[in-house]
Amino acid sequence: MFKTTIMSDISSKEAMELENSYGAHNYKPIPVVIARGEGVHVFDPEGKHYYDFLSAYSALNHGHCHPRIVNAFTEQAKVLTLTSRAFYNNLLGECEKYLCDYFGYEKALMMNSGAEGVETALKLARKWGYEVKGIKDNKAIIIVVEGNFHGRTTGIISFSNDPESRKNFGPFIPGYKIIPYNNTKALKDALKDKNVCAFMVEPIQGEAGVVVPDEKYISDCFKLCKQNNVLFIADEIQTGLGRTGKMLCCDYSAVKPDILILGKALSGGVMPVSSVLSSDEIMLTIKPGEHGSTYGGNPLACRLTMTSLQILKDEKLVENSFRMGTIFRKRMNAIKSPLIKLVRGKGLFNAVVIAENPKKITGWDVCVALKENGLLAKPTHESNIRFAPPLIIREEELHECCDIIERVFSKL
Ligand code: IF1
Repeated sequence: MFKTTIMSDISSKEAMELENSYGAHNYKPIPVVIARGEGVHVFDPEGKHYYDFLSAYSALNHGHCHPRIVNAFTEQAKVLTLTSRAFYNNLLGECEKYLCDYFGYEKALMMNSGAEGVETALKLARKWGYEVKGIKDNKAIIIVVEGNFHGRTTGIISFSNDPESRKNFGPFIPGYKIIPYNNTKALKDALKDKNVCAFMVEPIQGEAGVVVPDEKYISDCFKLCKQNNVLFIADEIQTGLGRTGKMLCCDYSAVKPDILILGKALSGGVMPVSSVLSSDEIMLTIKPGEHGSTYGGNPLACRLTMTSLQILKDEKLVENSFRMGTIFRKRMNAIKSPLIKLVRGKGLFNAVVIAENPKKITGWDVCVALKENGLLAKPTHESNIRFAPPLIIREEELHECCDIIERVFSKL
């Protein structure tokens, strides 16, 4: 059924030993080595098959090595990969227009990692706060929520409330206020401060464990921001591009963010590409020479961005995400296991929360058992298992994966 030729002949054991010996220990990976990917399938160096139910934290919405994406990459790589923004290039303007038409904005700013996209959005919001809203110099405040995850830079962890992300990385950047998530009254109170320039939120919190807020939370927050002349920033780096069963998670709330941040799957899982979309009024507060990056807006990134967005539409991946997600949650809710406390999510962005149990079985234990049964997933915090396969997954593959999950829970 699958080719099992692997490029290098290193074994799983050797690969793990090399990473442990020569790599920083900034992760604790599930003990599996991936050597090849194809769609929803991955293979270890020994040729063992697994279903990928993490999708590289939603960067692989199109699946591994999508032929059209690989083709766009290899074609463009032969022609032109990088020019820097010191000069124009023939694809950036086309890509910026494509993004603006696709999502209904006036301007796009291309960056690389998601964190860079977030930092760009924060700088735009502050600049707008001073130069348009008229906030006094250095007084701008940005409101964020508890449980947020927006990246790992020292600027971004300055407003994280996760001790693991912050411990011994200080001192931190001022100008942020953290309020409870899913609590519009908390936002209403925080907006009394006229120095607030923006509110930034994940419409569904990823790292916190796929935490879905109340139905009207996002729309209520948006309304409060508009009433107080405050920018609404949506970090859709993980929830965007079809992951939640809509093109953007904010579409469930009929909210069009003032600043939209995209990343991860934007490049089809090939390289880091992020983009910040906004209006002329906001985007043009940044003048030439005031922001940038070496690779931001490179031709390769632009080609991949347009290809990955086109595929989302051509292959109806958003609709598939919605339909498969409904089936997935139904199957998970049907599993009779004292280990499953609850199932939550939208589209193919789901988590199963493990209940307290006498055997002290953790999300990690479940994920190791899943790995042994041919399905790869990763726990977030102790007891949340995130299940997020590529959006291309077919119904029969989904049922096969649900069978694996059901079998593992019944065995545990
Ligand atoms: C890790 C999870 C963590 C993100 C949102 C911005 C970024 C991310 C909503 C930054 C990145 C990644 C980072 C990776 C694991 C994963 C992650 F939430 F997806 F599970 F960490 F919380 N906004 N999320 O989710 O984008 O700079 O990484 O391109 O750091 O461990 P990035």
